[in-house]
Amino acid sequence: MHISLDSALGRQRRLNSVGESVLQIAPNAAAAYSLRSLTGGDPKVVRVRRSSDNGESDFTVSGVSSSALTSFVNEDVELFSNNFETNTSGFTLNTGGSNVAVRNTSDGFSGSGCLQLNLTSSSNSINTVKTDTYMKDTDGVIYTVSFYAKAISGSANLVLKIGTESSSLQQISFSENGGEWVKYSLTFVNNFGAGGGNRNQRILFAASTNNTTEWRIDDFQIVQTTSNGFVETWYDQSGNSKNAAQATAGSQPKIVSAGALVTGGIDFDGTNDVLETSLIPPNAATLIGVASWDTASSTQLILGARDSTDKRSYLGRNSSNVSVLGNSNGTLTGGSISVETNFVLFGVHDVGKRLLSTNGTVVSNTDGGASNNTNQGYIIGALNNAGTANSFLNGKIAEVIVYASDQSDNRVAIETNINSQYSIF
Ligand SMILES: [Ca+2]
Ligand SMILES: [Ca+2]
Repeated sequence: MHISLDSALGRQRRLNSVGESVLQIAPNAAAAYSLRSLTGGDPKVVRVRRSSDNGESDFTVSGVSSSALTSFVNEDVELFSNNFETNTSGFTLNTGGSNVAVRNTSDGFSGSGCLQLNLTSSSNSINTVKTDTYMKDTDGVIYTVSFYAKAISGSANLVLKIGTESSSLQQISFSENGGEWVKYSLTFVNNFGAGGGNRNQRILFAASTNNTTEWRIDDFQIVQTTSNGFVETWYDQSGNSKNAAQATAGSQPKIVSAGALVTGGIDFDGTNDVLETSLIPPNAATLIGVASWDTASSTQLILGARDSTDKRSYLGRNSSNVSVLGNSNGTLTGGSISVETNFVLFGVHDVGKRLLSTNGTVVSNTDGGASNNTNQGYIIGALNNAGTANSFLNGKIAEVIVYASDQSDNRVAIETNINSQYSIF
C-alpha cells in the first residue's frame, strides 16, 4: 500500500515534499558541486588553501557554514621572528647613511643578544626588515608586528614605519622609555597597495628627528592574523568522484576574502580562475548552474567544454547578456541576465531536444542535436576550449550539477529546491 501510494502520487509528491535534497529528487547525477548538501548528509565539499602559509584543509558543509573554515584560514601564522641570539637575519641596513644596525651580544630582553640601532635620520633611510618577503598578501589582510625595545641614549623617539624606502604609509612613534624593555605591537591592515600595485611592504625603523639616538630591539615578530582562502578542490557530491580541482595557486577561485567567508558562492576572478574536471560532456545532458556575474557584455560560462571540431556543451551567459546553452555546434539563448544577482540556469541537450530555463521559466525549447564532444572535460568558471580555457566567469558560482540524461521531468522540482535555498525568483 505504501509503495503504490507513492507511485500514484508520483511527481506531484516529489514537488511538494519538504526537506528532500536535489540528489534525492533526481538521483544519479554525473557530478554535483555545491557548498550546501545535495545529498541530505554532511558531505565533504571543499579543500581550501590559505594564503598566509599555504596550509590546506578539507571542509564539510557544516564546516563551511560554521566558523571552522574561516577559523582555519585566519589562524595566526608567524611569518617571521628573530630573537637575535645568533644573527640579525631579516634585517638589512640601507647603505649611504650613518645609521648602524648590529647585533649587540651583551644585552637582550631574551637571552643575551638583541639588535642595536644607532639612528641619525628621521627619513626612511634605515630599513631593518625586508618585509617584501613577508607581507605581500592582498589588500585587507591583517598583520601584527611586535617587539621589545628600550632607549639607550638620545632624545629622539623611535618610529616604526610600514611602507617602502621611498614612502611610509603608516607609522607609529614610541617615546623614549627610560631605558627599560617595553613591548610594543602594531596591528595594521595591509591596504597600502590599493591602486598602486605596490604590496612589497617593509617595516622600517627610524628616529623621530635627525638627532642621534640609540635603541635596542629584541624578540621581533610578524604574525598574519587574517588571510585569504582559495578553493583547491570542489568535491563532487554525486558519488562519482569527479572532483573539480585547480593545482595552480593563481587560478584558484576564492572562498574567504580578507578573513571573511565569501557570500553567494565561490568567487571566480574572470581572468584565469577555473576548476577542472575529468567529466566528458555526455551526448544527452542536463546542465544546472547557480551563479552571479560581476560584469556584463562578454561571454562568461558557469561550465563548459568544446573540442577542436567546435562540438560543445556549456551553460552560462553570452555577450548579449542572456543565458546560453551550447550544444552540438550551436547555441540556445534565453532570459536576460543582470549583474550582481543570483540566477539559476537549467539546460538540456539530448538527441532531437534542447531546452533552456532561466530562473524557473523555460525560455527556449527546440529541436536540436546532442553534443558530440568526446575528449575535453568540463571546467567550471570558463570554457575548456580544446584544452585552453576562455570565456572566464567574473563573479560567483554557488552550484553546478550535471546529469548524463534528460532531467526535464524533474526541472520544476530541482529549480524549486534551488530557489528555496537561494531565494532567486
Ligand atoms: Ca634576544
Ligand atoms: Ca586568479
